[in-house]
Amino acid sequence: MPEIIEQSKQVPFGNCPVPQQNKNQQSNFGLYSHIRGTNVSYGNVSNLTPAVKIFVEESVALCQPDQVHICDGSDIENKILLKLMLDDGTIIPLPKYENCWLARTNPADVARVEARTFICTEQKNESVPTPMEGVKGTLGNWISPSSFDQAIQERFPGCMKGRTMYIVPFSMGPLGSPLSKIGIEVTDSPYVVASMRIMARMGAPVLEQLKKQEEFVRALHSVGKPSNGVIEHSSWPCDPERTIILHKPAENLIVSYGSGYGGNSLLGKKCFALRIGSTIAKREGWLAEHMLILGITDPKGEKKYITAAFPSACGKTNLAMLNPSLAGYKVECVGDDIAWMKFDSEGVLRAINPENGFFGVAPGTSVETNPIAMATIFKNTIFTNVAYTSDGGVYWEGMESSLAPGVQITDWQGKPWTKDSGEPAAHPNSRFCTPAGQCPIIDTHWENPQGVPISAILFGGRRPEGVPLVYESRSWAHGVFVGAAMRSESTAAAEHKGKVIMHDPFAMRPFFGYNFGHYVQHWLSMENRGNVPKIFHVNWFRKGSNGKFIWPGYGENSRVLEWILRRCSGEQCYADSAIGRIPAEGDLNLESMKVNIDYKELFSLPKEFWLEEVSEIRNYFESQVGSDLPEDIYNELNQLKEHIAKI
Ligand code: OXD
Ligand code: MN
Repeated sequence: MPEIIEQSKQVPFGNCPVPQQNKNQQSNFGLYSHIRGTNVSYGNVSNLTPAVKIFVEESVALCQPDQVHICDGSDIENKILLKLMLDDGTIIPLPKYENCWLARTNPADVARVEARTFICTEQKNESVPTPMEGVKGTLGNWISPSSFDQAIQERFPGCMKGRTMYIVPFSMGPLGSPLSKIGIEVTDSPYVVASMRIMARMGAPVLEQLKKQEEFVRALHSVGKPSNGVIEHSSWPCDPERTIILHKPAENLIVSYGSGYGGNSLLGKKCFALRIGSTIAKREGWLAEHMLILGITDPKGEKKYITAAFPSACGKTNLAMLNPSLAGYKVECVGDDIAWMKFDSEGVLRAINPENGFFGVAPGTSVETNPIAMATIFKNTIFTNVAYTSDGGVYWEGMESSLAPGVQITDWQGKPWTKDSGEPAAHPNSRFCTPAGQCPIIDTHWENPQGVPISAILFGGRRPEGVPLVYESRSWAHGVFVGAAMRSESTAAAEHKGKVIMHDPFAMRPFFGYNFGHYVQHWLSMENRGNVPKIFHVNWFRKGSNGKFIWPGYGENSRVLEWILRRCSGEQCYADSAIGRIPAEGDLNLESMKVNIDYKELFSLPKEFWLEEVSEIRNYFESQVGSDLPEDIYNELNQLKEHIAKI
């Protein structure tokens, strides 16, 4: 043990700045088949740039794997990994489909762990706002540089003994796009490698690209080993007791320990594209957001692109793949979870989807709710924690109508399941991980290196009460306020329990890479950088006095998008309301809807509800963000209160 600590002290992970490659440095890597005395079992060390090699060497010295595998992203490599996972029982085949697999996790490792996710900066206030005295902050967790180092030293030394360390080069965004960024994930999980191959552009071409650009994000991941040495689920090793997800923006560094699941381990997604991404975006003057991107073409053939921020598991994938009920409209999908948006030299806000796949929530996805997703996911897909059917397929809540008669179901934990089991067959946060390029309505420009031009930004959430179907902000600052004031019913995507209405500003609450107050200031400043799009708020989830959803949602949401498009074209199809512009009766196309819509109920603004909402928002802002929140946002809140007083 002392030796291990000595060794790891020499490579104090996180204390070194982003390594800069010396352009004049001659490389003689081609001579190596070892890294720090550890055998390289796959891949060529000579393909690593000096800076990548330093990162790998440090990781090897710290984690002490048995061997190193440098990923090239090839089919052969993928087959090797699949075989390994089959042998270990990590995945089982799904013979009903082409190249599909089911992974079952340790039941203690099923979702993101927000309480164990930290941002490391010198000063706490750089990472998180200062809450009111006596109030627990809910806008992220800060860790000091010394505790960051300590957390690593308590977990990582020797954690990969007996395992292979995989080096995963990946690009967030189309390779070589001016909007894209590169990362290197070091991991001991073949499941992570296979999933990263779907979710990002991964492998040898990324290492080639790194020869042309210096900067990359370092991402170290280990599923870990419990401190008592006992791995309970050998097919899914993890260390739930000591799981920790660390980010050090100043060094473009991510360190994740103890979990193999989703956003905790596929480090290109939440950790890089949102947390570290938002800090890079702040420095460079753009936006890294938890948003889908879709293109919509109207019957005249005019196409516009929209982004939308909804909290996790609130239907981003469904909207991104909308099957419009309105005749003549066509929706195409650019991305379902993350948007990187930057003004071009003409002042047009352009967005790319930094991801290459969909890591979608399975339950609720069905031929009725999202036929496009269902046409996407049954080949080349890794399913996690869904149920298994005796005909070699998958099942989850919502798929009832696709079940072949007589099939037996095995639940996500491998136990026989029937409708009377009293528990869901699939875990509520079970997922499909599937290549975006397979989506039948993937947009022709989804990999355009310049991105697509954005006409509107939507915010939204699950609001059973009081919040109308759609409203438009009066100005950019008002729109930024609407994003900051977002609230939504909690879902299963993280560890929260129960259906409480949570504040989730910009749908980014779990994903801010820096102080939320400074983030809002950055959003406000975007108005000075280019032509900002219009901002709207949508709520598909309002319930009527009978307790049922007033709006049918899904394909019918195209009617809302139509109104938004008309507003973007400058049509005066609105009425002013206390909270913003809403479609006046007759402005929203309700023609040939199958259900009768109570328009008044859908758009009503109950005074009591809104007074309470304003006071809840004020309480949240004051107690959580205080003086870090820009004055403009408090002004917007005061104006809202004045408008509501007049209802
Ligand atoms: C996701 C999430 O996995 O937001 O996309 O939790
Ligand atoms: Mn998400």
